[in-house]
Amino acid sequence: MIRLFEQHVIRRQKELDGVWRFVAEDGRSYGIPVPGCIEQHPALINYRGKGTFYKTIRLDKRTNVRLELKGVSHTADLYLDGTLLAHHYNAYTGFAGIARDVEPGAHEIRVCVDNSFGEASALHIPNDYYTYGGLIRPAVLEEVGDAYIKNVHFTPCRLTDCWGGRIEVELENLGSKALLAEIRAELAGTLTTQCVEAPAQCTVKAAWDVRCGQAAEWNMQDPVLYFLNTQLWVDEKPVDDYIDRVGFREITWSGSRLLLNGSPVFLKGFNRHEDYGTTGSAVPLQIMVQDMDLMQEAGANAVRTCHYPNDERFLDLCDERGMLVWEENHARGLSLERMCNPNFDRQCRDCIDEMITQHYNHPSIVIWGILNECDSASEEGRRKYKSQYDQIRSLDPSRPTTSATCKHFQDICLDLPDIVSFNIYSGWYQDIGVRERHEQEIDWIMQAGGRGKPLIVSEFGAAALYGCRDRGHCKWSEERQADVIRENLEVYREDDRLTGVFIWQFADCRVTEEEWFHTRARCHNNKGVVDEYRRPKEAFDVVKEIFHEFKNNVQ
Ligand code: ADA
Repeated sequence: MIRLFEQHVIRRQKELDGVWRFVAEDGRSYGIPVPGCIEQHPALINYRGKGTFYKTIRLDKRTNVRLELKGVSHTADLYLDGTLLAHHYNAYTGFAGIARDVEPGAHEIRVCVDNSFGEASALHIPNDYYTYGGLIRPAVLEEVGDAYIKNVHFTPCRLTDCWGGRIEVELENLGSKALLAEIRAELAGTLTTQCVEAPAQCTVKAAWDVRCGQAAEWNMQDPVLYFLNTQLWVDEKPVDDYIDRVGFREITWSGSRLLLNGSPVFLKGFNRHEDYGTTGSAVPLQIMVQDMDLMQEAGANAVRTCHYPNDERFLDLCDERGMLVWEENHARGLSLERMCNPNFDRQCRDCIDEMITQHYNHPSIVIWGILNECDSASEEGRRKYKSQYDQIRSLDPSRPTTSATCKHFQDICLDLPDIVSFNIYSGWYQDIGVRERHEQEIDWIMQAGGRGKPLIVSEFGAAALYGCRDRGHCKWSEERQADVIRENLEVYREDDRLTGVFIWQFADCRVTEEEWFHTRARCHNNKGVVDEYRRPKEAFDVVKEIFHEFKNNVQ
């Protein structure tokens, strides 16, 4: 499944799921499922390096072929019949390549992948999560005409007496002749049209406002979604379409509150890595649904996509369930030295650009985040934080920005984001009273740039090995994890200066042995309230007990 709904009726689209041939660096060949991770094969559990995927497709007529890969970990070169269509870095955003005038018959897709570490990769590094290898998200084959719709964005807006919004359509003319196109957009019972001239071999944009008198609000209790069905007509004939799903909701922030449709919300969230015990980062839809069911059973109303953009199908699920999302660009714990990698700025810029371009329409996304626990304590680091916040605001001023800091008492960037967020592990890394440490943190934040802003405890928690029970509640036991989470939640639930908390973390995840084995038993981050197979630990029931007592909306 490419998305949780059909994106095209006119455009021919096919998912290239199944078993692709994978040839490893040493020439050995394997059948690897797509979507899937190379590491799920018993002979490739620790695979780190280059390799090539092959797939044969057959066309029944001459056409322009558009190949879209939703996620390849972590660097990819996409070829069709030996011609390079696209190069892409980063496992967590999609990319596409187009081949023009491809003849009917058999054709070979080749995807050269590389999940190795080194200076070429500033963001995928040995880390407290695992960089897998492979086509970890759907691969899609499409047939497009010379004119096709490249992207559609919708920005909802509350008008005086109803909902409305702004539709922005980007279309590309691959042909050698200019054309006059008509764009028809149907949304919530309202049909609008725009004519646009598209010069040869150009991409053009059209934008207009729309009133949707019958549209109902999207919110956590009633996440009403509408199809935005955009068609492209040329010479009175429909030649392409692009269907997306949107919600009419407004995110604002005022003082210490984050507001959804004008009402203050309190985010009761989990940090969730995309990682499942048998499939790695190619989390199947069944497990995405199970994760959502478990998080909602625990009383969560929010999820943070730590520490990278997530699979569109999971975001679709959040839209459907009214689960609020803090989505963030790809970065975790990068030192200033790593932030000065010559590829860092460009790789971050591309990731932010693709994340917002590709995920803009999801009503569930309410916060854009950057640079988790990177260097926000130096002037050079500050310049990079500011540049990325500026980039986000230029792409999407409708959502607030934040970044989770751990540079306690040293951070010099808290004046930059709209929301101040901090990661704190009282009771685990620091055997200090939670309340005492929390007051220290808030006092510091208030005078370091956070005063008058919404505040989020973006990470807190403790590790427990699934099944490890200890009557003495020793560290690493399920009992101790439950105790620490309870103590933290009891403090945060009473603090009305907070607008949200995110537990670290929902499920255990694999980490790299390199640099992390010494504090990560099993080479896993064991702070999940469920393990990597989604088996709940004792802490799950503590979260469930307390989250359900939290008020969803705060005054
Ligand atoms: C940090 C980091 C997380 C994880 C966590 C931990 O806050 O943001 O990715 O590494 O610590 O488990 O220690």
